[in-house]
Amino acid sequence: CPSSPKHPSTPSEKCGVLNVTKITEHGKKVRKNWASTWTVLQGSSLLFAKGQGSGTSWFGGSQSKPEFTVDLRGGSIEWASKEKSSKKHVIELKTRVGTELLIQSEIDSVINDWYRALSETINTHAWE
Ligand code: I3S
Repeated sequence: CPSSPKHPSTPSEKCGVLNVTKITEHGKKVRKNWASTWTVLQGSSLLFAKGQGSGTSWFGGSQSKPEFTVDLRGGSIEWASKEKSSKKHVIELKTRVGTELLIQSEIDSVINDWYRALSETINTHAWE
């Protein structure tokens, strides 16, 4: 993965296109809005940029500002229940500040790798 302009010396651990929607913001339910989203895991942050399709030109490219960033420290993930989404392979990510996201890919191996990477990050940075 390319590194972000904010932390040019920190290579990102993982990146790719996932389907993402917020479901809760600061503890309050919000309307789902699934979007294909360029997603980057970097340190204890998960960065999202909408509308990038399958391109990889975000970092180092013209759009240098991530649309949305979540701090994974103190967060948790689990596989989403059927009530949360009818889609397959959905990860539910809860942050310490009460934002909940659903993260999905049609490809099992892709979503399983993300699940593993996010769990590791959360465990590694839990006590910072
Ligand atoms: O949890 P919901 O309300 O069944 O989520 C679905 C809706 O957000 C729907 O959009 P509108 O009802 O705003 O038109 C989406 O198109 C669906 O994808 C959502 O459900 P899934 O099960 O796909 O997460």
